[in-house]
Amino acid sequence: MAKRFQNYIGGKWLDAASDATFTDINPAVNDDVVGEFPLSTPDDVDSAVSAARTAFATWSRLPAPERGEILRRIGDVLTERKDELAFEMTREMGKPHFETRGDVQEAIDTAYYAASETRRMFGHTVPSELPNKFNMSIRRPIGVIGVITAWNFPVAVPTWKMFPAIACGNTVVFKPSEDAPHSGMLLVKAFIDAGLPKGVVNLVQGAGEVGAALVSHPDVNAVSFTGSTDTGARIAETCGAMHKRVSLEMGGKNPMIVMDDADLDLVLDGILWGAFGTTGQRCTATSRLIVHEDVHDKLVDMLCEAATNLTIGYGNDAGVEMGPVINEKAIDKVMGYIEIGKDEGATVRLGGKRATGGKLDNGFFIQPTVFTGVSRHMRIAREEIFGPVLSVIKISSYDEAVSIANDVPFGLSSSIYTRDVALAFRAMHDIEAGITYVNGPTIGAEAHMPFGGVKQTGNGHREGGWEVFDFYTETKTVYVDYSGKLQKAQIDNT
Ligand code: UN1
Repeated sequence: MAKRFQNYIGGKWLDAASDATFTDINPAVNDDVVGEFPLSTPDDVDSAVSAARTAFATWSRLPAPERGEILRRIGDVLTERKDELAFEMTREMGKPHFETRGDVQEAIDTAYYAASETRRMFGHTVPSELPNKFNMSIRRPIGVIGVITAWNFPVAVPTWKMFPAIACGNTVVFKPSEDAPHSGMLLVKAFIDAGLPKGVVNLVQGAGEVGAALVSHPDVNAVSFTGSTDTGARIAETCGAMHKRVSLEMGGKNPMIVMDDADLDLVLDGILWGAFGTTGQRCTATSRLIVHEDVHDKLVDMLCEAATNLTIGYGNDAGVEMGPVINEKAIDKVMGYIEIGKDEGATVRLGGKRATGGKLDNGFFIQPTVFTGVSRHMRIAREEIFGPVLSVIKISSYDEAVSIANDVPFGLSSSIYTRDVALAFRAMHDIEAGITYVNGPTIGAEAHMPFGGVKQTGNGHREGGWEVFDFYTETKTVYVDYSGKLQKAQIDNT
């Protein structure tokens, strides 16, 4: 019998009201069942939102640095549990153990950073137009936040949202991806063990129905979402109609530009990590390699030789460098794109097939795949594949490279490899993306820096860093008139 897990609502572990469950399996070892999780319905969402609303009354009034103390303790608990948590995350979502350790570390950094921010949360004090009057802005929490996340960073990304949200005095209803419910549950367990009061974070497991109920719930004040562009668009529609604040983090088609003066050994390490790290399943994954014609052939040879040697397998086995894709649907999608690329006339220089043989037959594995001869109009150059597939595009100038880099609907991360400092600085301004790396791949964002994208990747908000604290607070403008008489602002000044 598979282990059965529960929701966490108002300080209690509960089954879904309907008692229904769904099964979570190991994508690398398909007969390893991680557990049964509640297939929740809008009724469960309702209970969770009501618990979050009740908790908001006290949590929002706690001095922010006291909230920060609890966040610091959560960071400590995650530090103690880093290895065991990473093991369970790898088991559930497939990326190698060293990567899931990094995922937990990102959450730890986010906890300590959010804790430190509870001692700042700056407002402004500003001169008044009038004598004996004091102007300032302060921050207020918003209320109940709906948090909906993907499975690929099952611990880090939920904490990007929840830690600043609760630091600011909000309470949360958290719906993890149905492909990473166990990691979500273990994360919430760490919160409880660190002393987070009941109702501040509530966990509701389930599928799209739960997310939809959360987004449209009248008592949820804001929504933060990481996931697909289609789902994000639907969430934005609902939130728009309800005048709800919403932060969306969606697709990417992240380019790496390699100029003819680049250090190719450095580039090679960057591509392997950027394109095949997390099996290419990051919204920041390097999915387009835009290479100068003078180094194209040499770099492609180097890349194919190195990528063939990547060790594929179950990420909790020693030495594994690349894990599976997340599920059967992902296999269909990625293999579908490989067919599309072939039909469009691109050349499969490496891979292009499922990785099979021995233990691999028991999981969702795909070979690292490199397409050459890709042109900017092909679908494999424009659409997010979310798998270990890299499209290589040859260019003959910096201007052409930037024009191709920008010729997609997305704009999350980007990178340029060059030793020419002038080109590097031009790229920082020219590339249409929320993030640009110079001489590094497109992945590896740090917790205390703003994270987010332009165009169809996002809707103008940033996670991480100081900017996310703007998303989770309302600004209140305060005027204190100590003149002892009525002052009428503009009227007095005419
Ligand atoms: C994501 O894929 O949703 O910079 C986030 C990176 C990671 C975060 C990725 N720190 O690739």
